[in-house]
Amino acid sequence: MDVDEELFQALRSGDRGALARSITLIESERIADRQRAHALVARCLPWSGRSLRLGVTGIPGVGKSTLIDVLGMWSIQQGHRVAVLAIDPSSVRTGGSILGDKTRMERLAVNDAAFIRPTAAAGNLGGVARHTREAVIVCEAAGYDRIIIETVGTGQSELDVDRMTDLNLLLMIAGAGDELQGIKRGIMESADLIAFTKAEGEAEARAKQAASDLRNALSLLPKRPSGREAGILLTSAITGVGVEALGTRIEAMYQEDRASGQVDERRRDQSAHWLDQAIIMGLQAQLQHHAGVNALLPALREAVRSGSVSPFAAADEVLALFRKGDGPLL
Ligand SMILES: Nc1nc2c(ncn2[C@@H]2O[C@H](COP(=O)(O)OP(=O)(O)O)[C@@H](O)[C@H]2O)c(=O)[nH]1
Ligand SMILES: [Mg+2]
Repeated sequence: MDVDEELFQALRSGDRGALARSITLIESERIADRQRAHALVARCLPWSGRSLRLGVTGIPGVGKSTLIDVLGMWSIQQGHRVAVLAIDPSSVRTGGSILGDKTRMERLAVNDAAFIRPTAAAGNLGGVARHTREAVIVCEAAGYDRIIIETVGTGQSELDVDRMTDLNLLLMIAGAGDELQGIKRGIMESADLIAFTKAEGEAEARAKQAASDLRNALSLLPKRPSGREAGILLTSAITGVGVEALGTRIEAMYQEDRASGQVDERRRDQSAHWLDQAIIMGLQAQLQHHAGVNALLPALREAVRSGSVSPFAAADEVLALFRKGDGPLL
């Protein structure tokens, strides 16, 4: 048995150290590791796909990790095993927030039926998206049937998340003034459910008002592919208000989408999308490592800056050289 077959068997038997090592392998950018990772993911594929994949987005501090802790515990009580993949694009800059994610999930962090994996998104969101998608597959093969992907909802990252999840939950704080801006920026279009968080004490009335305003505004938005309008709820991770309703709603939507074929359809589209993405990312990497292109580019860039060559003509020259193939990777 070679090393990765052992890793796979350990992973399948529920060894969380093996799962963590598998994700580390997936996150490695070394070419040799990429090949091992591909083989491992391929080995996992037959055991994947049977989970509910949920995206949780929202601005930093809105309460994603804290709510995931409570929601995850609810799922575990329903007999599920929960894996949380937390992507934090700001973590490289701010340092501590990755740790923050894990400490905010203090009950899940010590529960045998849960696995938490924070990922620092070091600038390269495309790469992170690919890693996360593969991490979902190995988590499923390891027996986790409720996968939660936590990410800050700013532009690209939640679009990427929308392309690897079955359902998305957007968290908002009432009165933060972002309700209507969110509509303008289109960030609500990928939400199946919107929850106003921290709806306890004095904030509860504000959250109720915000929910009702949003309900009116949402009827103007295009519907999700499922044909449903986004559901709006109030939650508090501290009092637990709304958590069971949220969990029940998510489960019901998922069962409905499974029965109608929507989950499978969506996943087929997502796979096709990631094929296109992988080709583009692969091409980009090959281009970046192409010796001839690297030798030519500095002078060409100067020529373009000085205006003696047009950027488009220069690009054609680079691509022609790339196609000729005198680079180490071709
Ligand atoms: N009052 C109140 N505070 C909360 C609630 N959920 C989270 N918080 C607090 O909000 C802050 C940010 O929470 P966190 O889960 O880390 O947010 P994230 O950045 O979206 O993951 C922390 O100080 C939490 O204790 C809630 O339901 N009620
Ligand atoms: Mg968090």
